[in-house]
Amino acid sequence: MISHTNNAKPFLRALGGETLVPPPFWLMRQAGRYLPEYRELRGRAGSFLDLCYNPEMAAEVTLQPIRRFAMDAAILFADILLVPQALGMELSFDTGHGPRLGRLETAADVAKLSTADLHEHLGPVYRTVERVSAELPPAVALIGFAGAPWTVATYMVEGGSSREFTRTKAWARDDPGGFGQLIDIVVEATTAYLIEQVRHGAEAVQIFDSWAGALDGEDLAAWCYGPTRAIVDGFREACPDVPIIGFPRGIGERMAEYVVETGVNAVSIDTGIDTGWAAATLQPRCTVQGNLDPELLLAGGGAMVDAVVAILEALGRGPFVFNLGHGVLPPTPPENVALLAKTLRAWRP
Ligand code: 1CP
Repeated sequence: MISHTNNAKPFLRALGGETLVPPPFWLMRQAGRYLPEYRELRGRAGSFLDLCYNPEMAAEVTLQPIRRFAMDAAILFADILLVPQALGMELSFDTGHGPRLGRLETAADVAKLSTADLHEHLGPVYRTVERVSAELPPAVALIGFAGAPWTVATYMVEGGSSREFTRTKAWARDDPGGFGQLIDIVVEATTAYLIEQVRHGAEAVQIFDSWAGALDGEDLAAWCYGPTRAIVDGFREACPDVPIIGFPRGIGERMAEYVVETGVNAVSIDTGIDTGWAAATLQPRCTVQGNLDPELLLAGGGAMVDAVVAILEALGRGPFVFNLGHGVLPPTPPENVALLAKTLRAWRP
């Protein structure tokens, strides 16, 4: 049983169901290209993957936004696609093209995936977690993460980013048993990966299902809720006190069903979710995280401040963590993040 829950940390208190005024905050993709210090270090690191597997540099990048803006949580600098790579797939990030993965086409390709070298391959990530955990200010929590099986599988089957997920949907529809075997191996690897992140110092974990919105009808239960539930159950057995945040992006009001079916401690809502609905429907069941539009953070000024206050008015009277509806956009001026932090800290109900 692993537990290093420090209940003095506001982020962990909010995930535990407390209402804090002002609420704690962090931002998805808070480490990244919008920060000049990230771009400088990224230039020295070589490739994006070199940066992910360099514990000293990855820890530095994780801490950069905390130094500037004093967020309540840091998120491990890594990527959801390190798991397919650790299972034996070729991975590269070509500048301007996004990720490229050697694509899975047949049951024989799935059979070649193996968890045998998982922890050895991901060892540098665990070293990053250790370093960050040793250097974080005492009130700041460390979030570990992984992609949800459906989202990770789309990259494995499409060979990279996709808009339509044609091949993945066809496989899931025409051969659910075979596709289920792929999902099962990702569930197993992801559960082990998240538990190991906690062993090395992560205090909460987030499961990113960025492409859950591509699923509908019964497929959402089969490929999003089910595999996520399996990870939640396996993870809780090892880490019963470590909170889990789910981010099933783009599923609208089925978020309510997601919360019940997966058993997550908190749900991260995207920009498409009405905050009044989330306060009435989701907050009685779990902590809510979200959901400023990244475009408004990019725009800054009065429009952003008004939107931040509106979100706080809707969700700030219950268990809440302020965040974006999706990641920080690279052209975002860092001053806008400073104004966001100032607005949040001054808010009272
Ligand atoms: O050029 C660069 O510096 C690479 C840009 C970059 C960064 C900064 C990528 C490539 N990944 C990351 C880091 C990253 N990825 C983090 C670090 C922590 C933080 O939030 O600050 C996290 C949590 C992720 C997770 C991730 N990677 C997701 C889920 C969240 C989301 O944004 O929806 C996904 C889908 C990926 C895949 C990925 N990584 C990178 C790219 C270009 C992509 C493809 C995105 C797509 O298909 O649209």
